[in-house]
Amino acid sequence: MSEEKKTFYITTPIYYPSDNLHIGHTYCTVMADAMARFKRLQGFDVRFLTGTDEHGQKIQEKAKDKGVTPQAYVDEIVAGIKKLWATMEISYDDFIRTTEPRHMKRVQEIFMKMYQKGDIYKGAYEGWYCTPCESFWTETQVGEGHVCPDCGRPVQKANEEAYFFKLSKYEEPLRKLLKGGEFLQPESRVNEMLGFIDQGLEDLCISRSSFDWGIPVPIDEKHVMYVWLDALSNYITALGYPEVEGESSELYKKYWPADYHLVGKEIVRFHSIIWPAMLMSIEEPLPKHVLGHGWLLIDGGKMSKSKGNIVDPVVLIDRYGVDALKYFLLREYTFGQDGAFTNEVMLNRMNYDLANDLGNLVSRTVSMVEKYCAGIVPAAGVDEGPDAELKELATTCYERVEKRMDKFEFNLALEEIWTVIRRTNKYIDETAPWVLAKDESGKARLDAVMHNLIESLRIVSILIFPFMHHTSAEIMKQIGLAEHVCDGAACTIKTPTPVWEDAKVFDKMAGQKVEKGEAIFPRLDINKELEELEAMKAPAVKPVCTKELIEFDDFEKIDLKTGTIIKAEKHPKADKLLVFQVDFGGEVRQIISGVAGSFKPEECVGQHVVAVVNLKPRMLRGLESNGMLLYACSEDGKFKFVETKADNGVEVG
Ligand code: ME8
Repeated sequence: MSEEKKTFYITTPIYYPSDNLHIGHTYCTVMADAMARFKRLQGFDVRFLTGTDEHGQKIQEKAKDKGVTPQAYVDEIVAGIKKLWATMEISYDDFIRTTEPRHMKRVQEIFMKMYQKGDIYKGAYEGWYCTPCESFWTETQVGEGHVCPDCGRPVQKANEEAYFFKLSKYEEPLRKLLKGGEFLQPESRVNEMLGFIDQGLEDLCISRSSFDWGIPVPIDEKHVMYVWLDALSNYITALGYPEVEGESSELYKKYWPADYHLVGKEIVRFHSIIWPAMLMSIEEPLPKHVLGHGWLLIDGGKMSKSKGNIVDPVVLIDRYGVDALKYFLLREYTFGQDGAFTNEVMLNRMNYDLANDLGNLVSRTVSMVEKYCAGIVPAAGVDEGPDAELKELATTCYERVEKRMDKFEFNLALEEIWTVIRRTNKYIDETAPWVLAKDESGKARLDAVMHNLIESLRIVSILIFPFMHHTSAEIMKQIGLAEHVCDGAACTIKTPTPVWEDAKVFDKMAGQKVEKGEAIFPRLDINKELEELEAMKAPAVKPVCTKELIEFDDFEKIDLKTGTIIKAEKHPKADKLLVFQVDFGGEVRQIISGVAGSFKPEECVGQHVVAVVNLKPRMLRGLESNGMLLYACSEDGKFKFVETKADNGVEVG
């Protein structure tokens, strides 16, 4: 009987299909894909899950804005996401959509299990809700500005009857789980989560009744489930948990608990507190690891449509190819840390590592075997000079890659492989085959050198397979490992699936016929590329409304009047403040504004302005300000007066 393979279950977050995915989502999925491919290569029975998180208020609102049903809205975006993953050849085994019946019915079962356990009760929710993050927050957490502590956007007041999950009951086991040291990585996140628990876990609101795009709560049709309860369950519903009549839960038995949930740092909290607590409630095993990765930042911040700085992976793939993009993402960033994305950094990586180091090595080596050995790889020779060192480095690289990959250090795993590539390039310079080729006495040595170069490349082609499988296949083809399968006039080229064990030996290639091909990574003209990428940038889309909606009555409460500044001077005790005397057509008022950075006092005199005149007077550094002038504030922090042509004291509205 054959020995059962060890299983390995890895997941990505299921992404919101509220917009097309960008390079940040691609980064996470590419890491999961590389790990899945690596584990398969090592002989594991791998299950790799990704998908989309399709319910919730945000999606419902987006669909409404577009004038389509939420289902039609998500269907279109999910089709685009699946196309992107197909282009990138993401090797997922399953793609779960939370709007699929297989998921929805199981989430309802999970809810019932938690309810029957006595962990769900009905109450009233009063607090704040961030729709883009689909997160609940308390008054203290949102602060005076009423913004989401996670994303900084305005939150909305939520005041509804709701169901609650007794999260507080699991405080102690959660603390123990996190302190165990293995569950959550990186380490820095553990302390953050423990700090969160130490503030006291409140029971979690798990239903909403103010919108209806969600999975109905099975015991109360007025409610839909909180989108995170729905979303987190995907990791087990996709495996067929809980068992429902007529459908198998074999996958669950085989693959659960997950080995790794790979998630961005902003959702570590949901995965390392709420998710394990849900599993504790339904008495199922906990995932082995949650890994929080960092963000790709643009201009020091997260990508956002409003800033117009979204990086579209499709544009990059079209220009540079899937493998170059994957390589860059995996090589450039350190797992767990944030990293700046710039086109320049990306293009330099592609040129130095791919075109110069790897591309050159392949083309030089294959050309030399063609030229000096009639295209046939010679047999091994006697070790001389740097041979032993090269062999040792190449045949032991797999161990170092394994160690790095065990820790999700993709960048260092690739660096290990590039050490072999660079060493091999150096080997060419040291052995100078063109000199050996000058006379017959150098032939034996020349053959040995060519053999070693090809062996080294063969090992590289195996080692890079999890990260860049096209390039791996292309190298195999050029060094003579491809099989040409012809059926009549049509021929296809087949390259073997690499075998990890083969990266440990150095004598596989004698007698193979090399086959020179195109340069695997042509050199890029960086300045030209930078210009063209810049020209393609999507213009910033700025939403006009960035605050909570208000009622007309709220607006009516504001008393706006026109006036003229008749006197302006610096505040004696505050550098940033200017003190104005404003004539409102009879009444002159003192109004203080924090605009000293934008105007000199003398420029302001005579200025026609608009002011809020029913704001309660406030003392500002010892002087009273009675009202507020209106300004437009541009992104560079400079103010401009909102001017008027009307007489003083006229109502504005
Ligand atoms: O949070 N840099 O979905 P989401 C790196 N549906 N990674 C980034 C990134 C960036 N700038 N931007 C996004 C959700 N990501 C929920 C998840 S799971 C049960 C539910 C990646 O569409 C990163 O992995 O907002 C992050 O956690 C994920 O996309 C968030 O995707």
